Amino acid sequence: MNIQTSKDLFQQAQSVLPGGVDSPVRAFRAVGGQPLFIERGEGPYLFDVDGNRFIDYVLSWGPLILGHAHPEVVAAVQKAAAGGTSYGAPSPLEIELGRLVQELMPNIELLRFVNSGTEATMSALRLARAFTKRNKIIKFEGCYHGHADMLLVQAGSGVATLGLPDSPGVPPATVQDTLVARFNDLDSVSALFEAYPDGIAVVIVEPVAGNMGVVPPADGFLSGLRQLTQDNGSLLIFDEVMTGFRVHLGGAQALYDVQPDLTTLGKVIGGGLPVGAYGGRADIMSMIAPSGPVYQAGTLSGNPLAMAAGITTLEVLKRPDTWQALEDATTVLTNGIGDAAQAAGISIWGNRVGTMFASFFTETPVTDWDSAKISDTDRFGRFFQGCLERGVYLAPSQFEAGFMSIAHDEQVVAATLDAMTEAMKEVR
Ligand code: KE4
Repeated sequence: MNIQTSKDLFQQAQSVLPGGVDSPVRAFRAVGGQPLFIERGEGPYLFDVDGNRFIDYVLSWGPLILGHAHPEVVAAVQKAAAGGTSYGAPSPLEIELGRLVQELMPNIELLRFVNSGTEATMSALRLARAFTKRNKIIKFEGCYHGHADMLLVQAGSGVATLGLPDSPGVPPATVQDTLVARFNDLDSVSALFEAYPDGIAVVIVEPVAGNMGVVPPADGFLSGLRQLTQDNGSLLIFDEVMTGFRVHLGGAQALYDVQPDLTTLGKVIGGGLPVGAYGGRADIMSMIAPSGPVYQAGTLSGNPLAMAAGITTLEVLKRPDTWQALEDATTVLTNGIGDAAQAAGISIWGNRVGTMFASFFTETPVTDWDSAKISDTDRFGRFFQGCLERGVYLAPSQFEAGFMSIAHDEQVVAATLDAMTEAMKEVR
C-alpha cells in the first residue's frame, strides 16, 4: 500500500496550494517543522497520516467544542445529506438554528447566516456604515476579524503570526477609513471620536481578544466602548466568531453583560461546517436585502448540512452540566500548565476565559498587543514542538488561542499535563 507521509504530502501540496495549505497559520511557519497531514479526528484526538495520535487543542480553531466526529453531529449531517446538500432555497433548519442562537443570545433580534466569519464581519460593517451613513470604522491592534480588505490593518492571528505588515493588494483607499485603537485603552478610542466627530460608523471589537493569544477585556473596557459609541451615535459590533458559545454559553455579551448593536458569529455555530452569521437589533438588520437596501448574498448560506451540524452542536452544548464540565476541565488544564512552568522555573503569563486559553512565554502581564508581541516566540516554538513530540497538538503560533472540548476528559487532560511538564523542562 502506498503509505504517504506528511512530509511526502506537504511536498506534493506545494504544487497545488500556495505554501501547501489553505490557510497560512496552518503551515507551521512560526514554530518550525512541517505541518502534519491529518487522516481523521475522533473525540479529543487527531490522527495524522503517519499513524500518530495527538490530543488536539486547536479543534479546527474553535468550532469543535464537542470534539471531533461527535456521533450526534455526524448522524445529523448524514441525515441532512441524504436529503441533498444544498437547496438554494429556504429550509426549516435555518429557522431552527436561528431560534437556538436567539435563545442563547436574546440580544440578536434578527440574524443572517453566511459561510464564514469573514463574510459575517464584512457584511456587518457594510450594514453599520449604511445605518449610520458614516464611513469610518474603529478596530483594535492585534484583533483579527477575517481577511476582508478594510480589516487587514494591524490584524492579529495569521497576520501577526507571520509578521506581515499589512497585506499587499489592499488599496490605500480601502483602508483610509479604518482607524486603529489599542485594546483595553479607552482613551485611545475617545481620541479617535474627538478627532472624527460624527464620522465614525462603528467600533468592532473581539470582546475577548483571541487572535493575539487570549487577552481578556479590562474591567470597564467593554461597557466603556458601549457608552462611547452611544454618546457618539456610532454602533458597537461584538465580533463573537471565536468567543460565541466559547467564553460563556451566551457569549461574551452574557459573560460581561454588555449588549452590542450587532454580533458576528462563526465557528461553534457550524459545528465544524462552514457557517458564519451576523445579527442584532431588528431596526438595523431590517436594512439587509431583501427587507432593505443593503445588499448581501450567498450561494450556500444556510445550507442544510451546516445548519444540521450547528443545531446539534448547540443542542448538545445546552444540556445540563455540559458547560460546567467544560469550564472545570479548562481550569484543571490551565492550572496545570502554570504548575508545569513553575516546576521548570519558567515564567509564563496565562490568560483564560471560559473554554479558551493561551500561555505566553513572557514575564509581564499580557493585556494588549504591545505586551503580547514581546513574548518569546522562539521558546513558544520549542515548547510547541516538545508537546507535539509527546502527542499534544497546540495552535502553531503564540498569537492564537487554545480550545477545550467536552471530549477532553480527566484522563486526556492529565496526559496533556504530563506531556507539557516534560516539554516545559526542555525549554528551560
Ligand atoms: P473565518 O473567515 O476564518 O471563518 O473567520 C474569521 C474570523 C473572524 N473573527 C474572529 C474573531 C476570528 O477569530 C476569525 C478567524 N479566526 C482564525 C483563528 N485565529 C481562523 C484560523 C485561520 O485563519 O486559519
